[in-house]
Amino acid sequence: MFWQTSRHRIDLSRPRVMGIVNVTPDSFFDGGRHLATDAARSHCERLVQEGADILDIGGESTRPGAQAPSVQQEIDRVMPVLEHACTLGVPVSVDTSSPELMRSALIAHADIVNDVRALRRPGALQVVAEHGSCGVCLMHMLGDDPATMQQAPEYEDVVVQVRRFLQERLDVLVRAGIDPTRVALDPGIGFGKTPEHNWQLMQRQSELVALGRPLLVGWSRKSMLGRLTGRGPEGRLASSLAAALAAVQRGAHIVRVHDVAETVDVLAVWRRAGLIP
Ligand code: 7PM
Repeated sequence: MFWQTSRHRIDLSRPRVMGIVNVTPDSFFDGGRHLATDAARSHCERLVQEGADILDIGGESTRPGAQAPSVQQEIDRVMPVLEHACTLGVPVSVDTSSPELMRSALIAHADIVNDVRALRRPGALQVVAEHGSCGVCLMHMLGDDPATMQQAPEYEDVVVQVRRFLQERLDVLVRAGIDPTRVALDPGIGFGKTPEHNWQLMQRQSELVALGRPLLVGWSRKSMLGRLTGRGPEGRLASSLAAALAAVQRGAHIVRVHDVAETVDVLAVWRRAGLIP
């Protein structure tokens, strides 16, 4: 399988690693804007050296309860980093729901729009349709607001409902003229789900792979791993690596991770052992 994006046709005959570059105030932005841009640009270079196949750059913290930045703030944070990332030779995705940032990023040659709201914001679908060749990742979230999504999430059958949502959004994109070869799908681990819901999505991931599009998943350092192991975010490397391996072994094509070097290594061993392609 391939994922068609602006500048790259990504070969998914083996699993790929998407490296996370967060340009939120709680990450690089504590020491002022220029320092922050420099640090985030260096982080992009480091992730590429560590073997990242894709860089994912985002400026909106979607942590439950986090205050959303203004569109202009998000653009000011992300664009200087994204412009540099686009010179590093790997496909670059922009993690945003804002059509204005999507448009700026695509003009700056970003390859992929990664939207946790699956292009549901007014204008977002149009930006991607008008571009004509960028890739898109459509993610499932319960509702559309990270501030409230974790307030007692309920499903009749989370896997069936996530699969139906992703199929419906894919259909909407195709009706808007977007070729399905441009679209990857993501169950949205942690986005309006209890730990039990997330583990259901892992155990029955084959039902999402069956949608026939590239499947991207992000378990890296998320709280359900902490719930299982009793560890804080800094102690979740081993559980994140195990979750990434489990997801890939169950057919995921792309894993979105903070710890690129370690993920690349464990995938190399799993691959050499004949456990994954
Ligand atoms: C605070 C809370 C900061 C949560 C960041 C996060 C995904 C994503 C994110 C994902 C796709 C994180 C999340 N998660 N995009 N963006 N899939 N496609 O833990 O799972 O990185 S933000």
